[in-house]
Amino acid sequence: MAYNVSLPGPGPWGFRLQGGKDFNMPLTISRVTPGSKAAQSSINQGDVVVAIDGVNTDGMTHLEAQNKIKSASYNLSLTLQKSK
Ligand code: LEU
Repeated sequence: MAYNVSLPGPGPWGFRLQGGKDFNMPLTISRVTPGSKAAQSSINQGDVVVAIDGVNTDGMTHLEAQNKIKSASYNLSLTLQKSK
């Protein structure tokens, strides 16, 4: 199931990524920091990051995705796919 979250900025948002085009792996949430903004949202470890601020992550390397997330200051809008 795909869903959208909007985290109120500024960061840190409180999650880590793994994967990306350069790893031939979908971009996924590898860790959610307890008590963080991400933890207070519906984001869970294992969820796939489909889009960042409306931009599809299909062609993004790990670093490109990370930089796009870091460049968000007001809020961070993510489209995710639940792993379970
Ligand atoms: N660890 C960062 C944060 O929680 C996110 C990372 C994907 C750049 O703000």
